[in-house]
Amino acid sequence: MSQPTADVGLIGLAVMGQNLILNMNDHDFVVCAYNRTTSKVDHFLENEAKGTKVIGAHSVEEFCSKLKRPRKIVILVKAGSAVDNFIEQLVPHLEQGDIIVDGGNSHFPDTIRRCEDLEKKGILFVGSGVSGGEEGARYGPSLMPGGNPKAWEHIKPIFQAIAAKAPDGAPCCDWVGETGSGHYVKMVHNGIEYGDMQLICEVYQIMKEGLGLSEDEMACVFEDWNNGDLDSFLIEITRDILKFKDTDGKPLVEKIRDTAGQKGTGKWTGIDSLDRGIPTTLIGEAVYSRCLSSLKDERVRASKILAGPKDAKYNGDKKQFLDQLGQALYAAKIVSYAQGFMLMRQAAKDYGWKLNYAGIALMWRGGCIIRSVFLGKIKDAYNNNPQLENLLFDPFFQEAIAKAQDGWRHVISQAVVLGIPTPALSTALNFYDGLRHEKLPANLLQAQRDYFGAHTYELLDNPGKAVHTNWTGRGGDVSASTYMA
Ligand code: 2AM
Repeated sequence: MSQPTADVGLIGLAVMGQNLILNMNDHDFVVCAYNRTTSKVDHFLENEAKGTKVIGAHSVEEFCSKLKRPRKIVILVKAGSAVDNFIEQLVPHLEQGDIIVDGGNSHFPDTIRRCEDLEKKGILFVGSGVSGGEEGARYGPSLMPGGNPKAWEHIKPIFQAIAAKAPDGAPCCDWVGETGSGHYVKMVHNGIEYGDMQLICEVYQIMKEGLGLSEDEMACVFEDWNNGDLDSFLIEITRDILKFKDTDGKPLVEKIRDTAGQKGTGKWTGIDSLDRGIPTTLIGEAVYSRCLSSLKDERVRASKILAGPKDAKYNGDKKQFLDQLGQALYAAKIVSYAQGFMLMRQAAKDYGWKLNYAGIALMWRGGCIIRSVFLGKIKDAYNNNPQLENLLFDPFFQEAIAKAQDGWRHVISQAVVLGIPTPALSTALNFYDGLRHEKLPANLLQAQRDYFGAHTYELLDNPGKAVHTNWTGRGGDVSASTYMA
């Protein structure tokens, strides 16, 4: 048999897979392509990959035989059983130390399981978040690889070469951590993306309904914001969307049915945060907002019968209000990222991952949908203090919120008066105010629980000791651990 010639193999020739191959080829790696439907291999070699160094295979065995050792195999197929099927087909043709990277949208518990199963067989498994869509895959995605750490030195040159580059030239790809951490971080990234998008949508609704701005006027505001602290891909595309006219000269965005779709990664983040007991409230509200949007028919009926405030127009100084709106957006965004990093920190504790938070911010700095200047500040915060307990404790962000909070509070109070929904902007403020309260009313809550369920409480001056009170003077004073209320 001839000598293996490919530096890396890729399975799955949908657009993402094809583009990633072409990207690797641009960086002088020889790639071997394979796909379940093998006719797609030939089609790819004769069309998109014509004139490149890409080679193909028509069976898993042939594919494995063409890869240099240790083999580096990237799987980019539909998440779920297709990934397991391919792993099963590959393993008999692999040797100790060979590497399988799942670059699909796998749910992290699957990645943890696959990593552990394959480690027993001597195969190094990596689950890598890939963000940036088709364009990113072709010209520079954000890559978030995590799994068996022994794989990193082998895949690093390829991954960092093809990844997006931050403005300072640093690749938007670094080692995330152990087992399922790469896919976990990608999941949180998607949740944060939901939050960023929802925040922008809320300020759009305030500008439209509350201030009565036209789409072109709003585009100018987004343009301004994009030249400052809010500089980001999502603000930039929002500006362009608002400017975009349909063939009749009217803004296309206003003709789009207001029901949001979702593929589920935001929901995964929300569910995971509930499981872990971390209040990522902004992502939760972003998911619920999409749910509420899709109840269009019910909302149409509700709009005709449910009362709201009489006047829905803001009467104050519009220019000043727009500044405050920018402050509200910025402050809420800081809170959202703080919540996302709190969640990752808890998951790292739960799974024993050593996550590199500055590296994560850097990986999101370019290539992906949430890329922004702001992520550079988060990277700085974790570089300055890798043990940072909460992003909001970083001096830069402390001060940023301190400066923005008056505007933020004004915007939310006005939105409430005008009856304009601001679930994400408001939950961020509620979280912020909750976090900065040394004392919350959970003392009363504990008393209630003890009253009706004998669940016991602790005293401020004696934490750790369970106390039960016979609140009514009736019944016994046994606690819930001894009887079911
Ligand atoms: P196909 O071209 O043979 O359909 C995106 O759908 C990619 O995932 C495609 O490369 C597709 O292969 C692959 N894929 C989807 N379901 C699969 C399965 N059950 N087994 C193997 N590959 C699958």
